[in-house]
Amino acid sequence: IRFLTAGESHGKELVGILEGIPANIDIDMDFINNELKRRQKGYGRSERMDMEKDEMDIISGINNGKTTGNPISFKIKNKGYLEVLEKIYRPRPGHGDLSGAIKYHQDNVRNVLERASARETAARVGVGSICKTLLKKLNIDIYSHVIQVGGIVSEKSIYEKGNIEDIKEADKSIVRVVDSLAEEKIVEKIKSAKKKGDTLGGTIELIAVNIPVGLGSYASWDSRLDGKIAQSIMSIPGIKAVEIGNGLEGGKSYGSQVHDEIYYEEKYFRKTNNAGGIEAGVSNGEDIVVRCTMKPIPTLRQPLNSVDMTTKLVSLAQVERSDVLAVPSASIVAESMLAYTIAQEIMRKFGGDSIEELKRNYFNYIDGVSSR
Ligand code: EPS
Repeated sequence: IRFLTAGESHGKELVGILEGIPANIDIDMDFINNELKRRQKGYGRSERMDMEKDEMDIISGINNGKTTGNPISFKIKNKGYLEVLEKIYRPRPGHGDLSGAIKYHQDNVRNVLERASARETAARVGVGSICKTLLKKLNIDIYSHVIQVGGIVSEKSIYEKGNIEDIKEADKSIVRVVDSLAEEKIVEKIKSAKKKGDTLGGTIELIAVNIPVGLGSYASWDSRLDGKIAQSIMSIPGIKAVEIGNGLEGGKSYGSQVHDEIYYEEKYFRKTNNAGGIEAGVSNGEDIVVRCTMKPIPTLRQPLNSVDMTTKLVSLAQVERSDVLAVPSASIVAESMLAYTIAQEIMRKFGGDSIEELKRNYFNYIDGVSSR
């Protein structure tokens, strides 16, 4: 499967095309629109989020509530559409403004920010919601929560094998943090950042459950599942680091403390999951665990130093309406990108033009694997 999005932050609409989804999958528009809504929530977002009420308008590929096997295309309207776009000459440090303007030979940064803007991720969540629907047919689910904002760490419910029940509650928090003490401190920190005209970033943890053994391959560098996941998560605007399992801590420990010992009782299993469900670029049947860190939003109300592109003189960066924190939103985008990447690997390995065929292929393999 593959997807493409188009659309600008203040253009008429966003569009998405998702190809390769098998026929006969029931599509629940309420689920899809709720996914779009989940991305728009989160304390610390800009007024733009009160204005936009994202809804998916299906153009093709779905008939009578079921996928047809044809490419699925859809639109999401921009209520923030602007007929006239003011030129912007003072690039923001941390944004794609300056590099984009130089690269595309622009005299100002407007056309760059229109596409570099994370508004585009609404379409990715549209794609992800369809991929999640496919994965659900195979009992695969994806969860996420925010585990750190501005240096305040959620002490509770960081992933450990088997503890994911708490994580399912993340949507109840306005910052998608399960630890209520950390949540309180984070909300305070957002308020203080806002007062100072500053912004914040943070860390997201993602967990995919009921993953079969054998997605991805060590056979070639570009078939490794961890590499594909890293690329898809890193492609989310603002993400500067991606970690699989306890990768960061693991590098500071002895091998004996890191590697997940292998046991057998009717089937193979592990008691720990430091590997985050992937060894040698292949899923090992454990939950896939990914963490990613987003930098603070680059648009500051107290702007940083920059250079005016017309005069080349020192100048403060452009101030635009913006978010103080978008990590809770990015967590939904990250779920979507992980859902897409796993769905892509599932289709690559098991194939099928209809969901009936996919399920036959898939569960036949699962039966074979569980009797090993
Ligand atoms: C964004 C700036 C803000 C955000 C936007 C991303 O938009 P505006 O400049 O219109 O206020 O609200 O995010 C979205 C619109 C969205 O749907 O997530 C940016 O510069 O990246």
